[in-house]
Amino acid sequence: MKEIALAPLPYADDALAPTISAKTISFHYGKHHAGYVKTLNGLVAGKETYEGRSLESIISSSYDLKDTAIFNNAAQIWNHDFYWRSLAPAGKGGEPSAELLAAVNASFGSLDACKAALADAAVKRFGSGWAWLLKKDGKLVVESTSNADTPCGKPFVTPLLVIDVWEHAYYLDWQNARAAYVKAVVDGHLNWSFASSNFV
Ligand code: MN3
Repeated sequence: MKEIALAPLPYADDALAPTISAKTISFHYGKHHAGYVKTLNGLVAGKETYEGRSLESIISSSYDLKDTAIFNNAAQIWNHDFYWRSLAPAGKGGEPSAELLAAVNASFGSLDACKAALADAAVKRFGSGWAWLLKKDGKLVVESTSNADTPCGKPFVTPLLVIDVWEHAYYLDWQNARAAYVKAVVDGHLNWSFASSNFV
């Protein structure tokens, strides 16, 4: 039976250093993200509703059926896949496309204001979670989600970028200084080419 696979990291494990060190990647990708994949494959084994389905289908079904453990692990896999692709090595993140930049300006006034809103949501998320730049009903918005919650599968919502603000994302490099981690990511590592490709 086809299992859910751990997607390859889109860059070398030291490509985001020093903002995100190879050591953080080794735990965050190699232990946490890989752990969600292993746990999910164990949880869905032999379950007709889930086994062999796409990750998006597993997220949607487990949400509807309130299969919390399956939902949490599946959503965390999806969120982490999206997080790694939302980041880029310094200087490699590109620029928003003209279409995306026009939407950013319409919704936030400027790209800097958009980045500030994303950083603010990331810093203010209480406890573990995620800060998202989303296209929602045609407008761009910033929202944060708690724990494993995900915009994946939500109607009329298209995720563009995400920042992981679980402590495992930054504690080895920044200890409790979440705001400094967020600033370093927002200023230097957002993948605007990826965001532009999602903005359709
Ligand atoms: Mn994480």
